[in-house]
Amino acid sequence: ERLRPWWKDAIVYQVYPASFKDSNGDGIGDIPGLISELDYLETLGINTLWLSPMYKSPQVDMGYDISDFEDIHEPFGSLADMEKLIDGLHKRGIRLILDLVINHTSDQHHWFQESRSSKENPKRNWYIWRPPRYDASGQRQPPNNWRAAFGGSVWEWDEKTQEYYLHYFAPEQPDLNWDNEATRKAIYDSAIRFWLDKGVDGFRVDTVNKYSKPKEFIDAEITDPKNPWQYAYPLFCNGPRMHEFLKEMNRDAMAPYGEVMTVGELPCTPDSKEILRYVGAEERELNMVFHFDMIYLGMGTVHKYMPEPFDLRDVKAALGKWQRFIEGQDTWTTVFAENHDSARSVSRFASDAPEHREASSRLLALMLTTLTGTLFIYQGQEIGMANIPRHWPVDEYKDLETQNFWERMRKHTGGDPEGMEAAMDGIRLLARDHARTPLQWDGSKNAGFSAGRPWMRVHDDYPEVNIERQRDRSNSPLAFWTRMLRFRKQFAALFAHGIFREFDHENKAVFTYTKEVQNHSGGVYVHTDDAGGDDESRGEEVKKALVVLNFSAAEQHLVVPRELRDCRVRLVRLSVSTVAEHDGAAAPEVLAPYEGRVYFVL
Ligand code: TEU
Ligand code: CA
Repeated sequence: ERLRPWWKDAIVYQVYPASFKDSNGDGIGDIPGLISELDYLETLGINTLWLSPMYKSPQVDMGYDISDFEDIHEPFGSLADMEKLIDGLHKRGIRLILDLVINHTSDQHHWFQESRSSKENPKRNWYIWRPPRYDASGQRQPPNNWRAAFGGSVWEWDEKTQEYYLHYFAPEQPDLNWDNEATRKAIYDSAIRFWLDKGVDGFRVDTVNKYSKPKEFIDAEITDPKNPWQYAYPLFCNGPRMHEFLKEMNRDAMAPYGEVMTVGELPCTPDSKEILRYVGAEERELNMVFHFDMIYLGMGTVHKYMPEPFDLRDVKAALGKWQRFIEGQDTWTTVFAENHDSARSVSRFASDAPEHREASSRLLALMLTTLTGTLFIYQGQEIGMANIPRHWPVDEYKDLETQNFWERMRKHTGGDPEGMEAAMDGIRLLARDHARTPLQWDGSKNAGFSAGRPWMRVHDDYPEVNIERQRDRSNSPLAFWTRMLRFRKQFAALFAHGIFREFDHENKAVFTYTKEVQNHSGGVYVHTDDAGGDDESRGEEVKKALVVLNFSAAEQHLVVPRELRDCRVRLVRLSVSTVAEHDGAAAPEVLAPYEGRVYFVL
């Protein structure tokens, strides 16, 4: 069959540079620290690294505010360190994708400094400037009523040139004007080609559907005037020239370099047909996108941090939608449960209670490693790191999105204790900060992350939850993830590329699905001993597997789908190396709390 592009079998580990490993004791993670741990990543079994922004930046939004695409944030290291990292990864057969943040720059980028210097500056239209409106009482008003992701208006007043500039995110992140061809060309040269020339293998493309702005910035209908957060900016995704721009970016800046991987961060687009316009192979825009249906579960519709209830059926529906999205299409999909913008998955989708945290982490690992698509793991997920403890005060949360929300709640509630406790509960469940506490290496001071005072407090549970304590414990989250990544690669036709079918959808505790090899490809060969067997026989050909996951703290009956009742199912006990066989219809087994299992269907 057609040679499969490498990125369909990528297992991507996301590193958040500030929190991965500090090599020089300044409390900030850095690239030399990352380089010192490449063996750890290789042993885990990942084959691609996604490095969150390490570029020169004032760090207003942790590096998603870039002031020089072609240089490195000094505390993270130097361009020479980056070249050492690229070389160190490639020597290990690991590819590198960088974060491509090109919807906006930092206000400290020299492009913006020039643009704001005068209305006549040649770079004036590299950003989006508009004159004020005036209301009936002659008061100056922003060009429209949209609100920014981190609060306030999307328009920031510039006294010097008496105009507003647009920023979908923080005022320190002015949006670039993609309608201007010279700007696009400069972006392609500086943010893309500069790094592809250094041997980088692809990009995670930040806010990939926001670059094309509307012709007119008309007011959005704010249906709930009392709601100071009713976002309007997210309404503006997928603008009129989006596909034109991405086709041009791919054709001019990436295609000349061969198989460059692109994964787009594509929020606010629930419609699969709209997504296909971005990732259909013949579109030549992006290889794949992150779908946020699962990550958005529990986030408020009023404000992201005002949590709303959901249950396992919502999780199953969200995952199932993007498993089946690729059927009959020449396209691809992604599998992930964590990133630097999301709270920890054991806390959000299973249980971080001490008695359940490790089982929950293994359960999520078994789910993610048996789903089809390119798999992404976020630093710390492999050891089951959990959300920040409830008792931490709000000032331990460093993210501007959290702090801005807290301040707006204080204004909105007048500081009312109940209102503020509700805000704190939302932050405790959903804040982006949960993903940003330092990675826990061992039980020594600061969890071995830094010899100095870490930029962000280390989670209190680091003496119990750390890489050192899990390396050699066969049933630890880390050992299980390592085994599951090997298992996924060994049986890729089933787990990384197979056809997904869900059963028993209404069950609020158990997630049951099968995976089947695509009809054009043969089955996988299974030895009686799932660990890959040592007998020289090819083993038995298997075309289908059954996965059952108990997402509850109670025992649940294992219900083998009727379709499989007359099959022989062979339980693959991934925690130990023996394999027990029994008839599918044999005595119903009981799944322990947060226990997951995978069966080969013979
Ligand atoms: O995220 C954009 C994004 O959709 C989320 O950050 C969301 O908009 C935000 O949390 C408000 O709800 C990307 C990066 O992943 C994020 O870290 C940056 O803060 C953001 O873009 C701006 O670059
Ligand atoms: Ca450092």
